[in-house]
Amino acid sequence: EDGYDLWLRYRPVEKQALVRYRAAATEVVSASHSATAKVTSDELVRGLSGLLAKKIATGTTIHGNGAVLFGTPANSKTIAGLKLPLAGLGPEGYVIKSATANGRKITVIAGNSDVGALYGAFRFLKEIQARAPVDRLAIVSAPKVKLRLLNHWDNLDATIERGYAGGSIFNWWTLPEHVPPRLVDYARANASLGINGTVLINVNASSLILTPGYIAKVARIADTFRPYGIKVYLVARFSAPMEIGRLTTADPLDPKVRAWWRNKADEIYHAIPDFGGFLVKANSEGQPGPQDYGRNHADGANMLAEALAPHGGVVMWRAFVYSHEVPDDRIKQAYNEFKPFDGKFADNVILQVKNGALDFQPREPFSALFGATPRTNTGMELQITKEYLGFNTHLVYLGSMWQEVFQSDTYAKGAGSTVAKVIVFNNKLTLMAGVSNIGADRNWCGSIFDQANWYAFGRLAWDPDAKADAIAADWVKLTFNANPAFDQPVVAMMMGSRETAVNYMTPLGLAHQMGTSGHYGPGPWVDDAGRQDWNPVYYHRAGKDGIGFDRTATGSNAVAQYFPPVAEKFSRVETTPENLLLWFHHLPWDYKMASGRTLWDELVTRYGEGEDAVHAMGAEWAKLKPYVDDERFAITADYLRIQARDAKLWRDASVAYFQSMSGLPLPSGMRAPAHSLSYYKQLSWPYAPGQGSPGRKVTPPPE
Ligand code: BDP
Repeated sequence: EDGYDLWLRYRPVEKQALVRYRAAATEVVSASHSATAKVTSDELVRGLSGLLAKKIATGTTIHGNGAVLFGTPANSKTIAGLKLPLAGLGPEGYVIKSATANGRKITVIAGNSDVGALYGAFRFLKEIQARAPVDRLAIVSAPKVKLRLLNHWDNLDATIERGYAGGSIFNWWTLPEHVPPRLVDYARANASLGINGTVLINVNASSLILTPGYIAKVARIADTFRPYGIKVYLVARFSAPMEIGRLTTADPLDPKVRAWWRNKADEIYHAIPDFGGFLVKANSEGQPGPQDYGRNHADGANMLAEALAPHGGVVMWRAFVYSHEVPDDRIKQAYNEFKPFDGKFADNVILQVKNGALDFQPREPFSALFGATPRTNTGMELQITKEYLGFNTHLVYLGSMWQEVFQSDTYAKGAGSTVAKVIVFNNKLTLMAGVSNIGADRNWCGSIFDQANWYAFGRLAWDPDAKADAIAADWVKLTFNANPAFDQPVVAMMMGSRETAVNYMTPLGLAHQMGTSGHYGPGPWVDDAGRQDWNPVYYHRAGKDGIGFDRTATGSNAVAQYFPPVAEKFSRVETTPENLLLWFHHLPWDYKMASGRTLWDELVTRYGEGEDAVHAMGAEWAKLKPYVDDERFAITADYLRIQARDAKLWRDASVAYFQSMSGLPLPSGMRAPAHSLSYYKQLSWPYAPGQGSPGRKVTPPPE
């Protein structure tokens, strides 16, 4: 058990339940011969044979009780005759029903398309894996979001920006001739969650991906993923017409540039008829973009949209845009940049907005852009890879963090306008993107528990209102076993893990306190990064007088970007939730907290709580050894030890630093940091993986 099988392990069910499940699944039946039907049948056979510990036959007709029939009303008369509630489920929804057909008791798995039935098949297998009863099924499900995509930050040289699970799984060197079986398993895992698209390369892109040789490689990947309902997308580097097209400009209003992109789109669609579209990072962190030519983001996005529209492709234009030349608070810039262009983007453009206003921090308030651009398709970008949350070595379950974002109320259309609702209902084209944590490590994600974040992303992309604890419980059952003595403590551990990380890294609304570039350990003292808005000191603003970033009217007034009830709540110290206090307010060290402690005492207390909770997770995991295989037990135990070491470091270094600002004694009974502040400042980390490899410079290929 090295983790390769993810949540699709299909190990045999316990003896006492075997008879029951065997009776409910005796054969797999389908009348469709499509490639998708073939992989559906293969998955059902693989899953059922494993779970039921016997060979499962396949066929085109029902032979007896317990048949599992899958398909669509169009390709199966039996399914059509059952009059299932498929209307309104769209092409990807499914119905799973215990029914009677031809006088036999069967389970029918039906969709309006073969892909819908494939999703239903994975769901049926999940029910057995989780030991749910399957003799009276009546499951109806459809995705609330249309585009459910992974974003890989994989470079063409097989490194991954912010990747902590080894090199890239995309083998550009040996494609298109060789497709490793791993890519099929990748597609299976994604399809099991309903993920229906993937952006293959880093947003800090190389234009090389758009050259003919690479397009042929991408086409082969697209062929591999197609049966699983997964489309491929690419990043379009804005300067590509100059780098690989010999033009002298990439000005989006230049007719030659527009023609170049139209031709490029035609060329791609010739090779990949169902190509998904482009993701673009423009005029951000040094990437080229329309502003290089005095044009705006809408000009840039619409040019690409025009090239893709005839083929049905979309443009995902990232809102992660900020400049250190703009003197304003960094977190206000994306809103200021995009809000004025609401309604100016083409119908096949989607703004891709990070969940928070800053950058994938352990905690930040939701981005004010959600709800603010009602005439522009606006989707969400989450980061599954834990760049700011301890990489692969810290156990942090992100489901609860994402749930917090989705359930935040924007008040865009009055109370109850949660971020989830705004994303689902405000837009014609809905999008959920997750920056992948997948690499070539055998366990895919660099740790066993980080698999849960891939899993949770898929589940929440399907239904942003799904509950994080229920998702965690499913994942634990599928990944380990369905034993309450194990599941309950593990789910509790996962559910508390994010708050724990917040406490030892950035309590009370602090953010971006990680050391520069690597973003792993503590660096609250850092003040010499290339740009001031990359410095931790820019964010905490601590001094003798207090700590925190004043974002109210007396400060940067970022609060004003929210709808009035939210703006008002965050403007007033008394109504700001304490977990976001220092994000919005600069407060004196003796400010009184709800606990009765001073702000200084509370801060030190929270760091300590974080550290203690990591030790508690380690102790809990040790107790669970009897329920886990050795290999997955050991890697998790080792990583929890690393996390404990780092949580102590975070706590001690942060307390030492902030004490140098506050000049106050530690609350009574609190342990002094193990070393002096100067010790922490001079510590250096080993080379951090995934630290970034910007798009390689390329020269035009020979004509
Ligand atoms: C930052 C990452 C950087 C990414 C950037 C982005 O440090 O590697 O390129 O986000 O999202 O958080 O574009």
